[in-house]
Amino acid sequence: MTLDAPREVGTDRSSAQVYDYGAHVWSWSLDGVPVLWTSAKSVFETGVALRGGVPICWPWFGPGRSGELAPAHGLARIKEWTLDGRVDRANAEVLTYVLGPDAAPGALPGENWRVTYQVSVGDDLELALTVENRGVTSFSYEVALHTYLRVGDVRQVAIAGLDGASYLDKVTGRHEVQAGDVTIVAETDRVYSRGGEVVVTDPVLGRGLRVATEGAANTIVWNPWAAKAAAMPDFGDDEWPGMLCIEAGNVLDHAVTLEPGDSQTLRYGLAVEAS
Ligand code: TA6
Repeated sequence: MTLDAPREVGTDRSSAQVYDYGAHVWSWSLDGVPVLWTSAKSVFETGVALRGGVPICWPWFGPGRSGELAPAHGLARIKEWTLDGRVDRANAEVLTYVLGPDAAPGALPGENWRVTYQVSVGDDLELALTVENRGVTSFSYEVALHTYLRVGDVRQVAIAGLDGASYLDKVTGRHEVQAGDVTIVAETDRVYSRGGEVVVTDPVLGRGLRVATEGAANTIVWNPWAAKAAAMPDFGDDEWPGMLCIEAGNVLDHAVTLEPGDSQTLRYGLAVEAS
């Protein structure tokens, strides 16, 4: 089934398209210039995740900690969320989405939970994902905001803010420690054990992208490079130099455990700066 059209959200300067499907921020532009990357090959059918924008990975990341969970990155990104609020604020328009066990019964079987997602579209893009345990037993989950950033040429960007952080290199399977800025010179798929602030300097587009996260123990950096890009049907063979995923999450050893009545919020702020 083809998806319903996205909602157009924003202000004079800032405009975004958001699908109720996956509560997926598909595009965001500031002063008419796109900030998020989207694939020209993305599929817009229920049951398939969109390629680009900000997919929500929940309640597991990738194949999960067991390595056996499917679909990849959980259910949230392929489920229809309910729009629970739309508010015009001084410098931003804010959407609030909710997802519950009715909409995603397979997410956390037997548990009672609610996920609330706030999308604020203004001079910055601000996202906040809150998971509540509304049941009587504790449960744990992984979560990530899998943001695709548009860059001029990924081979020329520098990513600051991860110096000294340990990471799992999912390409080699090895654990490493980052020395200096991250640069992209081959397929890159790394789970850093650090949240907080990361700045992407992009000389080709002449801008910096500042990512500020809260409630995230991990920063994930991904670019598929040529071979992996060619192997993905919903990703153009030549599109990989123009994108970089800087994701915020709590994954693997940093999965979240929530006691009854508890909640956890993951925040992701994205700002554009002149470089
Ligand atoms: O976040 C990086 C990653 O986990 C990579 O391993 C790669 O698989 C990417 O996500 C895309 O996953 P997807 O399921 O959307 O194809």
